[in-house]
Amino acid sequence: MAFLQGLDSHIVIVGCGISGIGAAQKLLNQGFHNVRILEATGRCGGRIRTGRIGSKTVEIGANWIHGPCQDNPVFRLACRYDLLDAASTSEENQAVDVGGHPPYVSNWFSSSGRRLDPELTEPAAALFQSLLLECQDFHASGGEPAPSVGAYVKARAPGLAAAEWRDDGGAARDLGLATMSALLKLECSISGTPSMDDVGLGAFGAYKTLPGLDCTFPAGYEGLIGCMMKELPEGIVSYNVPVKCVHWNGSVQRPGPCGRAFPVWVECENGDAVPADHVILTVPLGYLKKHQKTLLSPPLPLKKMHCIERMGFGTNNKIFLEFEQPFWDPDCEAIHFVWEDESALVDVVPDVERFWMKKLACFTVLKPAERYGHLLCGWISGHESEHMESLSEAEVEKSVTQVIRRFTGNPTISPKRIMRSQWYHDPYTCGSYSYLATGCSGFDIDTLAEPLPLKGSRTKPLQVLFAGEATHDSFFSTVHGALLSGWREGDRIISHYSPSSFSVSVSSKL
Ligand code: 6YU
Repeated sequence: MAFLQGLDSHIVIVGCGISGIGAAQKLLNQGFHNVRILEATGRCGGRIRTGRIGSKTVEIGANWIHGPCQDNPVFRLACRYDLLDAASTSEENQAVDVGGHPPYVSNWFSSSGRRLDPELTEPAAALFQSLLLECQDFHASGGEPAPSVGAYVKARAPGLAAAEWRDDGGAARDLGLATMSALLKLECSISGTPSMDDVGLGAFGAYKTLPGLDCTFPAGYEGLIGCMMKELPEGIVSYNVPVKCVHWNGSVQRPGPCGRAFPVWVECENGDAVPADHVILTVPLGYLKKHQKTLLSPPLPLKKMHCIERMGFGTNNKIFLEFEQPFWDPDCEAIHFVWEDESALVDVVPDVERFWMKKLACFTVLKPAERYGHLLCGWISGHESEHMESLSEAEVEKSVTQVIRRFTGNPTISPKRIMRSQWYHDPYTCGSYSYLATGCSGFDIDTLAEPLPLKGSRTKPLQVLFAGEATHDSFFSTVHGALLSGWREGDRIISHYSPSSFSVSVSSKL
């Protein structure tokens, strides 16, 4: 009986990224019929965004299914909708367990305009990888000897490099360390942080990888969103409706539909006020950081505010460059740029305005060439990336072209097209994805995910629930983490009205 009444409850989901869509999917499948999604922009998908450069389809946001195996719900959905190629869905691909992908076949160039010998770069890459593995272990073992991943790597690398290149003199050692600087910058992009000095050492291993060789959507990640949206009722999403404030705890007293009082009223920028029994907030952590003081009334409890401040949310942007001819080898998967003056292990550029492009240390080669031609995706994180966003596309093109000419020693190379993402200046994202910053732990993620009112309150439970990638304790920063978080909060409401299933379904774990 309570469950049947629950089906009439009014549920508002704020944000139509994959977590919001996932939450709606769960609730509608269980028979909840008063579900509405309010989306600030004119499109669904949020940080899943497919675009075009010339005639080529590229991902402006999420790129890969990380860990495409049966335990990954995004992979299962993509298979169900038949969106992947045969190689990605094969049993062999699902079984490979190497943390995403084996080391890329790489071409290394240095700032003095020469190709670097794999005999130098391969040991440097192996040393760097071993240091990252050491960092991950502190999560289980505790007692971390440094506050951050950056501090640990920067302290350990010089000694390891001195031992590795003890017979080759200082020049090889310094170049080995400069190579590690390039990898540290790439790691900033992967973790979505300005510097690895900002990533907590003890928390680094909290992020879990799934088996399976990372794969892409041949026709674009947004195809997944399109398929999921087709299964939702038409008109469920109100587009171009930014939410201004969620008034909860009965702070707005006015009759809603059928004269009933509602514990929550959602105030929109356009002046609309939408009543709700439950609101699922899926706005990115970057947006929360910027607007947490005004997005809720009464404001968030202090413990939630503090954890939103503590948790990390950084910028990782892409710069796509299309060339008539490749300057890389046919089998090359990644191109790295090593600044020879960076043997002190550097992952932050001191004079951002002049030298932001020094942070752009890696380009992935889009494959297969038959589909993409000669297309590179450069990765740039941090404040350097945020500054890049403020420049015109022509200015970005000029700076990047100069760097490529310098590193390749070829003064005539020019990209024929360029396109970059601008996630920091996206007003409804304010960056790219979350990371566990220094001083943070999985408890912060749990606190962020805790619904309002907090436990122990006597007011109506589950008024405001929190989903989105940053609320998943082991898959934060990913699409599958976001989807699972949406399902989790959908399940939380479902279970509220049918308590027997609570312990089974309200779990963010696989
Ligand atoms: C993945 C990948 N990937 C690259 C880049 C980016 C991200 N990710 P959404 O933001 O989607 O939705 C919220 C909605 O809310 C949105 O539509 C807003 O408009 C709306 N909204 C906001 N405010 C509102 C308001 N006031 N009113 C109404 N609506 C409002 N993930 O699996 N594979 O390759 C990448 C990548 C450049 C930017 C990625 C990747 C992250 C995912 O894109 C992201 O998690 C989800 O899409 C988020 O969905 P959502 O629903 O939560 O929010 C050790 C260790 C390290 C840990 N990190 C390892 C790295 C793993 C991540 N790798 C990423 C790499 C790339 C390249």
